Amino acid sequence: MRNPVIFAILVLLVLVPTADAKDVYVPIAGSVGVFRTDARIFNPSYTKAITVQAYLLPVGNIDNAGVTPIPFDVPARQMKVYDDVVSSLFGAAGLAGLRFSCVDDFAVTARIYAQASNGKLGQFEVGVASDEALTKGAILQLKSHADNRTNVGFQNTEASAATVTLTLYGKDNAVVKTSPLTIRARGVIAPTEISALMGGGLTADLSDCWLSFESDKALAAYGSVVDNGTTDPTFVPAVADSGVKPPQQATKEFNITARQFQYTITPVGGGASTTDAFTVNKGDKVILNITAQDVTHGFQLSPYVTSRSLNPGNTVRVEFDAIQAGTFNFVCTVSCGTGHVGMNGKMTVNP
Ligand SMILES: [Cu+2]
Repeated sequence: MRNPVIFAILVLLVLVPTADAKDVYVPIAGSVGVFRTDARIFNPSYTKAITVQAYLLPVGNIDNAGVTPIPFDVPARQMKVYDDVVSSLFGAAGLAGLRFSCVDDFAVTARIYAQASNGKLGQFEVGVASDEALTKGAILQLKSHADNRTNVGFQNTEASAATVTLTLYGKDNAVVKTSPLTIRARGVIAPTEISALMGGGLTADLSDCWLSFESDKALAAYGSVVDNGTTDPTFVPAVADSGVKPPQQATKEFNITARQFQYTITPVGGGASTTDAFTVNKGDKVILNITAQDVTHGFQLSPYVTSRSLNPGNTVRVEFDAIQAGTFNFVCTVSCGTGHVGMNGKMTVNP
């Protein structure tokens, strides 16, 4: 090889893998108390053994970017078995996320379970490939009430910190709470009951709720719904959320008084009061402070506001985004006297 430049290029071509490594994330695994996790690693190739690098990423939202991998081989066309993977592969204990990396194609699945006196009670986990980790996702079908609890967890799949916004939606699909979360480089958030994850203080009906997240780094995210009676668990992987929030619009706030048998609406910040009608623009954030003055009344503005009961003197505050144009009737939902059935009004949302 007389030309040193061509020689150097040939050496680079041999040494540098042509394909990017594929990563697969198991969002949570454990070998602690009665919990164990079994993992399977599949090599689809008929001809070639693969070498997989395995990373144990402990929970606690610590910086795991410097974790050293443990390599293992999977022969051609084989499924490698790691029962109690945290202990058998890593020689460790506790709760952790797992990351597997390989220049060749492969797949990982896992089952996390509790050992009970009469057998095992567990749930299946799909390994999340690099291109399936999400910056915008939704975790649906969650339940947090007397009958069920929901744990939610995250693994940051990138080597720098993730800035995340969590938004919890209640049974009526209204926003219950928005909460910020920072996940350190390759950090793992342990499964956390959704009320605690959102910072507590939740009073909304969460018997059917869902969580959306927006992050500047790709996340492997899941929920786990647990029946409080039987401890039966269901693993809920995050789905992609393609929704794009419209630009922030004006806030329109109104004080509404209810008395037999009409509503009086007064714009906050000036403007004339009206009876039984008010108008906003599509995209406005609408805030209503509703107060009954004489007897108990109700207020319902479908689909934006579910039925509320108004005790005299107590102000009920509701907020929503007027995302749909049109005319929406509001009605009194508490029998308040002879004129009750005619006690209603309308909100107009201009396009
Ligand atoms: Cu009424």
